[in-house]
Amino acid sequence: MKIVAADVIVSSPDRNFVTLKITTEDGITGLGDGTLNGRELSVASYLRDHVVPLLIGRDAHNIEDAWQFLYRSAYWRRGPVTMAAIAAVDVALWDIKAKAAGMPLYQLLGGASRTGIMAYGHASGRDLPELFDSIRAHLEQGYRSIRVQTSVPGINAVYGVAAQPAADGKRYDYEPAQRIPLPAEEDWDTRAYLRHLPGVFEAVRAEFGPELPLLHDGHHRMTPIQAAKLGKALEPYDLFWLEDCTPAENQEALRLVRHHTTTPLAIGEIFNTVWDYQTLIREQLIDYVRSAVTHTGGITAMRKLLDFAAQYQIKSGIHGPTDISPVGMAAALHLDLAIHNFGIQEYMRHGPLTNEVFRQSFTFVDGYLHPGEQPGIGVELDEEAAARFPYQPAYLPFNRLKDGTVHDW
Ligand code: KDG
Ligand code: MG
Repeated sequence: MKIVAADVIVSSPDRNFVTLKITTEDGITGLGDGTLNGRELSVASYLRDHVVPLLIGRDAHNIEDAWQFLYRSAYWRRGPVTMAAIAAVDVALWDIKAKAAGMPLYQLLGGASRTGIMAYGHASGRDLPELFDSIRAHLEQGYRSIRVQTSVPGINAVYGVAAQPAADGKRYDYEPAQRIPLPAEEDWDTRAYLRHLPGVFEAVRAEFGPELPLLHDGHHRMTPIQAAKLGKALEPYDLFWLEDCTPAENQEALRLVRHHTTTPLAIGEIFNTVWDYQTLIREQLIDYVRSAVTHTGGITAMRKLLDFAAQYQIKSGIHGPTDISPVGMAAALHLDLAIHNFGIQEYMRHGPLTNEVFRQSFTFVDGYLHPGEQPGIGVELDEEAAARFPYQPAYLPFNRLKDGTVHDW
């Protein structure tokens, strides 16, 4: 089944997306997501200039070989741009193989291990009443697990708080990448955050009771000892997980955090290979793997990573913000359904324009996602609609401390 074409489509319906469409000689097409928030054109160029010429004439069926060839033949390994490009090819080839087999992708991955995929949504508020309203709204939409993010007195803009004003004048909402010429500067104060957060979780537990799974994202902003202190302070509120408590590239940091707290830890949304997890998994320093299929080399690499994690009773918590396109999201859902060590899936919902460009067949009912039964991954790209939304430059914000020092965002 020879590949005869591979097209890179960059579109910006509600935000920028990089989509790879591979076509075979018998007319089957497959889609892959290569979106890297704020650096989309680098992945598009990597694909167009360096990968597409290598794909033409290859057998679309040989997915493992294509993965190894793209990873090893570049000589320069790993990195978010490379791994997003490889992921786009990998998912498009799995889409093709499953379409050729006439099956939804999860069947080729071993079939369903569960009937639905528990998803968590993002509640947030500038104060407690706004946060409670947001949690209630999510419960009404069907969510049964909720991430809680809050403003902090003394800090103007905090990641994840939907209703705070953004620098481009729009709602900060789910999409922190803003369509402005330079990255927005936000502020940060870890001591103020550490003082404020436990009280917020105490209030949420008092209002919503002990059952509701609650999550929180620290977005890489703490030192190991600060993270340990926070994990300990949050223990009475029984979090499902504390995410990205320290900058992720220092795996050893999690040893210190782990020794001080029983709050479950999740990490990995900015990782891109299994090597970023070696210490974390072998020493059981984390509980959930947060990688995205889109940023970690696709289904082929994620399956191996999650199988490695399974040996240590570590579960999946696949990254699913709006900067993962519906194609990347669908790929994650097929994996979620098939693997044994599924934990939870992040699901933020895309905007209406995105849903016009990407026709999806996955469903969300009573807090559970399902990838659907269409052959392939179950997403089709409306190229005419995509062409109506050309690329728009957008940057993620960054943080400075009060004295002007750049800080992790
Ligand atoms: O592009 C950056 C986002 O993907 C990230 O900020 C979202 O932390 C995030 C999350 O947990 O979804
Ligand atoms: Mg996160």
